[in-house]
This record gives sequence, structure tokens and C-alpha cells, in this order.
Amino acid sequence: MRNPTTAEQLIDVLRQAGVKRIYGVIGDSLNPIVDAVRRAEGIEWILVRNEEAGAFAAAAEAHLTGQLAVCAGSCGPGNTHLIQGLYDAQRSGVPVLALASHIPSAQIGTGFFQETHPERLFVECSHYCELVSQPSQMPRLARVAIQHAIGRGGVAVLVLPGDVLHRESEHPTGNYVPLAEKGTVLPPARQVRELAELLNAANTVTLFCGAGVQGAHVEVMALAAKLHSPVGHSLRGKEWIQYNNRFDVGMSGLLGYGACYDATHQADLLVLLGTDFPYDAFLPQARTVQVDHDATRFGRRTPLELAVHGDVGATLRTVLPLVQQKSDRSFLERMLREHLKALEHVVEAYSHNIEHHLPIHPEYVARMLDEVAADDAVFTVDTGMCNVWAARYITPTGKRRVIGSFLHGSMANALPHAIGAQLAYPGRQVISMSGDGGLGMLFGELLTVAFHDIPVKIVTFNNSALGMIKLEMMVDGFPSYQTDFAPVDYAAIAKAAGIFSVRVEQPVDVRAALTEAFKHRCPALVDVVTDPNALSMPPHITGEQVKGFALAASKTVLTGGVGKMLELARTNLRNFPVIRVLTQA
Ligand SMILES: Cc1ncc(C[n+]2csc(CCOP(=O)(O)OP(=O)(O)O)c2C)c(N)n1
Ligand SMILES: [Mg+2]
Repeated sequence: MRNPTTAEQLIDVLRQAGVKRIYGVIGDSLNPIVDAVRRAEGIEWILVRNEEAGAFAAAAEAHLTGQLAVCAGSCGPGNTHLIQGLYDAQRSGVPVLALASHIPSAQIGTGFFQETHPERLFVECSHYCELVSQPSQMPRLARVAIQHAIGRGGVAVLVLPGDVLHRESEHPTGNYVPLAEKGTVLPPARQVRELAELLNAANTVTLFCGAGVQGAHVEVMALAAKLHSPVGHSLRGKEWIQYNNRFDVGMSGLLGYGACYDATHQADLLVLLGTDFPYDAFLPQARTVQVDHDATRFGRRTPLELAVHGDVGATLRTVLPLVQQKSDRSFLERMLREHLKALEHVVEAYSHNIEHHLPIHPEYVARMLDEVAADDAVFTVDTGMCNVWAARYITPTGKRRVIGSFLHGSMANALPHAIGAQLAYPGRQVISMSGDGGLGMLFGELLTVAFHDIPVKIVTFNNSALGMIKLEMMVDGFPSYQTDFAPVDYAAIAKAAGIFSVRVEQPVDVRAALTEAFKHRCPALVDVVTDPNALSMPPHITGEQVKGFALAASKTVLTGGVGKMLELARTNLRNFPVIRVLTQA
């Protein structure tokens, strides 16, 4: 009996690692892999229209499940298409393995048809990128690559010449299952002691939370209760910390709102919890402590008084017994008041006649979407104004997920992200908040959705414009140029692709259309014609560019609404006397 081929061996290792699907477009050098998938149990090939979408889909799957996801591209152009989605996965730190097939090994270096150098091409968007030049490197390299994707959190690439994939393997496959679950990072005792001392000595403390607070809601709340500290968050931290949070002061950053900026600047001590928030202009650059499980991140956004190397949950569990209960709540109370005031001001500016505004106000759509969507829905959010609407209107529940290309910032991520999300969670409501520019960029994936009958719900914010760039141009003082599209009926296009669709042009129809679309157990697209001029900009911008953009962006957004956050802020203040009693007890 012959040994399995290198391709078969690779697929066996992937199955051992729990991989259920490979996203990609087939082609020449990949054929041995595709054929091995065809014959294997428990793993399938998800044919997409563009490898970029395959990589985005894998990124979303890995992001949501925390497990390894896989995409593939054939040699040359099939590889280069992968890059966007791989950058996205790498920046988001989610484990994705890319199978980059390669030209025949004997032709490498000859300028052969479709020749590229994948092992150079993917270096910047991966932790690991190696050429498999002979079968004897397998199955070891497959496991090494997987372990890099999981261990470092990001992308690993195996470069696989077609002829090597065809050849018979030389080593037994074995049945070792790659390690998928990582251990907890416990902080050194000295750092914990110093953290407690700093917290106890500070009069006022603000906690600023990033994506690293995932799974640490209880601990963060317990610390905030002891310190009477406001709790703010970054965009990526929002889904993990804003729900059931009586210390909430909103979000910082270009899309921020509420009192987060002031709370982080006015506290004696700022504690960064699991955040690599990139906008240093929004950080006070004053007394700061940073807690992170990744030691490479310390001090890269602001000078630190103390770095604590540990998972947020584990660190807080260790430090909590050493933290004294503070008695003065005035800072928290002042910040909660300020937060409420900021939100109320916004709502007054926004709420006028919104149900009748034509073209439909995108914020109204987002508000309806928030109301109609399931408690545990997964939202995938296009880069562009959808980021703003999601940040401000999609209310976290602790069960919902909101993912996007929040670090790489690529357009067109939402639909392919939704494909990966839905395949990973077939029973869950998955909603793609798509810009018309984003949808147009990877249009072909509507066909993928229809072909595989993937029941994602696509909501297009169809403003016939690259709205976010319109905003940027205004901020920069440029007249709007090349930002507008001719109107397109995306509902008609979706229908032609075989997808249930509704076109909405009147605000009164928004809720019914979303409800109807979400009811179906099939793919659906709701094309909402929205106002490209939803952004009312201040007439002139002062100050340096970054600050100017921040100011304008936040003013822009601040003339919009804040959805249910106002209710939350009111409840938190209303409850303040109750909290006082509870914490005294
Ligand atoms: C691949 C890519 N190209 C260009 C950009 C720059 N960019 C950021 S948002 C945006 C406009 C997005 O337009 P649309 O999807 O219609 O969303 P809108 O802002 O109008 O809601 C552009 C061009 C980008 N981020 N990614
Ligand atoms: Mg648009």
C-alpha cells in the first residue's frame, strides 16, 4: 500500500486540528489538496468568488471561535488575492493558516508562468511563512505552522509547490492533535504588589478597557466598585465591557462619545486593561499603568509608571484582595453626570424628526437594526461609516458579537466576514452591516452566499457614496471629489443572484423590512437608501491635523445619536444612590 500523498497528509493534520472547512478558489497547483478534501470526512471546501473573501471568512471564523481557520489560494494570482484578508487576520491576532500553493518546484527562479515568491510575499502579514520543498518536511511543518498561528495569534502560511503536494509522503502522519487552547498568563507577584500600591495611593483611577478584557467582565466590575472608577473602552473592548456596566463612561478614539476622554485625562491614575489602543493623541500621556498578556505592547502608546504582564482576568483576580475599598465617589459621580450630559446633548441635536427624514438617516437604520436583531446576533461591520453606526447603536448584550476590520481597516470585510461567521455558527443570526462601497468591492460574494445558501442577513447602508472619505475630505478642507456613485439598486442585484431582498426608501418601512428579512431561514439583503449627507460638519477646523480630525469626527458623530446608551447612562446615575448604599454595606 502506498503512503498518503503530501496533500493527503496535510489534510489529515488539519482534520486533527479540528479544521472543518477551507475557503478558497481552486486551481492547478492546489488541485491535489482539493482532491484530498473531496475524499476526506469532516472537512469541506468552501468555494468563494475571490480568495480575498476566503481569507476574510477564515479570519472571522477564527475571531469568533478562537480556533484555527484555513484559507487557500492557487499559485501566483490566487496567492496575491489572499493578502487583504490575511492582513486583517494578522492585525486582529486571530489564528489563520493560509495554504499558498506554488509553481512546480523545478521552475522556481526561472520566471515561470504565474511565478511569485510567496515566502517573501506573505512575510509582513504572517508570523510564519515557509516553503515546503520536499515531502520529508511533512507532516512536521504543517504542525509547526498551525502552532505558530495559534501560539503567536495570527497568520501562518505554508507555501506548497504542486509537485510536492502530489508526491508520496515519507513520514507517518501520526495522530498528535495540535495544541489549540492556550494557558493563562499569570503576572509576577512583585508587579501585582506594585499595582495594588499604586491603586491604593491614587485618589482617582479610571479603567480603560480593550479587547483583552474578554472574559474578565466580573473582575473589571469588582475592581471598579472598589476604586469607584469610571470605566471607558476602545471600539474593540466595547463588546466585552459595556453591557451591565454601572461605571460606563463611553468610548475613546476617533469615533468616541461620552465622558471617556475626560475620565481618562482627569484621573490621577489611568489603568489600561488589555488594550493596544493606537491613538496616542487620545491618551493623557500622564500617570499610566498597563496590564497586558503580550509584553511587546508595553509603553508603545504612552510612557508607563508600571507594566503588569498578565491576562486581565488573572491579574485582577490576584490584585483584588490587595486593593482597599475607596470611600470617595465624587469623581465617578462627576464623570457619570458628564457622560449623561454629553449623551443628552447629542440626542437633542439628533432626534428631531428622524422618523420622517428623507433620504433615510443611517443612524435611524442602525437604531432599528439594534432593536430588531437577536440578543446573540453576530454583527460584521464594514470599514467606513458603518463602523460609526455600529459603535454607537449596536448595544452589547454580553452575547452579541461585533467584529470588523478594526485594526487593518480594510473595506469590504463585512460580507465575507459574515460568511465565515455564519458557517461557524449555523444557528445564529449573522448580520452584515455593509457600505455600498464595501459591497461593490467584493460583490461576487453575494453569489457565494446564494450558491451555498448561507443565511446571512445583509443590510446595505446605500448612500451612493464613499461616505467616510467624503467626511475626511471635508475635514481636510478638500472639496468632495470622486466620492459619489450613481445610484444602484442592490436589492434588484441580490434578487437576480437568487437572494431574498427588499429595497427600502422610506423610513417608515425600515423596521418592517428588517423584521421580514430576519424571519427567513435563507440569505436576505435589505437595501436601505440612506442619506449621503448624514454628516453635518463644523464649518472650519482648527488645531493640528490629528486633533482636527478627531474633533471634527467626534463632532460629526456627536450630532448623531447614541441609541440605548443614553438609557444606560440615565440608569447608572439613577442607581448611583443605590450603589452608594451597596458599597457601604
Ligand atoms: C481596500 C480599501 N480601500 C480604500 C479604503 C479607504 N476607505 C475607507 S472607508 C472608505 C469608504 C467606504 O465606503 P462605503 O463602503 O460606501 O461606506 P460609507 O462610508 O459610505 O458608509 C474608503 C474608500 C480602505 N479602507 N480600504
Ligand atoms: Mg457608502
